Amino acid sequence: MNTVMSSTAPEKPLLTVLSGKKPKRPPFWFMRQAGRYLSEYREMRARAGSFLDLVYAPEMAAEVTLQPVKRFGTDGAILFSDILIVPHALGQTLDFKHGEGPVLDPITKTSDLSRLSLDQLHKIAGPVYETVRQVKADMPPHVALIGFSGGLWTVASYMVAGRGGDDQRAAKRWAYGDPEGFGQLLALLEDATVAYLLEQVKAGADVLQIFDSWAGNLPEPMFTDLVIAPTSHLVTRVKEAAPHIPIIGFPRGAGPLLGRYVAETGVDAVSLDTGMCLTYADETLPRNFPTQGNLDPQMVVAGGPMMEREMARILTSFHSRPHIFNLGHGFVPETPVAHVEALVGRLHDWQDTPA
Ligand code: 1CP
Repeated sequence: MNTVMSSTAPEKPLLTVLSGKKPKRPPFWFMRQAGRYLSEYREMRARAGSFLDLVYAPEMAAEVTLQPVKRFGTDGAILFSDILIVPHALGQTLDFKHGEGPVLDPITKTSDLSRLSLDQLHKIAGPVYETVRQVKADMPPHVALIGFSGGLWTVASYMVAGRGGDDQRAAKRWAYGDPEGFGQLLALLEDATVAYLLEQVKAGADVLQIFDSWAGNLPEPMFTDLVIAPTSHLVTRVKEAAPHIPIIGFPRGAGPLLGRYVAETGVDAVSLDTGMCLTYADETLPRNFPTQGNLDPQMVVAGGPMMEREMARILTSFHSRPHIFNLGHGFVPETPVAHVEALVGRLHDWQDTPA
């Protein structure tokens, strides 16, 4: 019975690409595809009260996850949650202040680690796993469900700074001044993130993405210690328990360290940020290694012929390798929905020329 069902199961184009093959049309989804640029999201968010209330309400979070899938026909549904759920589930206070982003009670030294514990992890994050189950049950079968976590360095940088923004100063000072103590924070986060990702897989995630949004701006030896090594541990441990689940890495800002990230972390695909040179990536990465990206989200705010030219340039640049079309970073709230519709119309019609 199971065999019959799986042999007739419709193909998920996203998984086809991640297995190193090319479907007829490149599949697409968008980072931050659920969010404030959508009126149906804003309505649900207002109903929930706060962002965290929405994340921890599985029925509403599942609906928000599926909003962009229904509206645009994306090939991927990204779980509606946040990278900061892991610190929250470890016991760190977390609040999303209106217009200010996340606020956490900072962890800045080894003695602060006693405030964190793995004991309540699955209890606190339980509703997120329930969201995965509900999305999986309601989702069109050709769509892939993408679970995620933050990269350990990126999540740690929020935990240490206690807030959002592009400032990794506090985390760098701890990591450079006391590598052993900072290593303890990374080790705890690694245990939590492995457990958190594996629960998402058990609940039905088809793919995992690791968002290392602040991987750029580190000296090479520190990129090795704080991005490559922790990601490699994370990927190895997740793959030990779930070898069939592809993992996409997003080392934003990695620049010329992209090749090392791919060779040394064990990810199955890499998401390229807006600034990545496509010729460089294509020359650097192994043949048939799947890529994802990398339209500038501001192109979709602007819309028009430039956006369409950029879309075509990206798809043409990667037409000889398995590629998932995406943004180079997430949608911003001011993105006009009509521009997303125009982009999606082109993506649905795109025909790859034979290689
Ligand atoms: O006001 C609101 O409604 C909250 C806005 C919002 C949303 C929609 C936040 C707060 N998080 C999210 C959802 C989210 N975050 C998703 C799932 C939905 C989707 O992608 O469609 C994902 C994958 C994330 C991941 C995330 N959160 C990252 C990594 C990707 C990236 O954008 O770099 C990061 C860095 C965060 C932290 C975060 N959460 C929220 C904000 C405003 C921020 C950024 C804070 C900052 O550094 O300034």
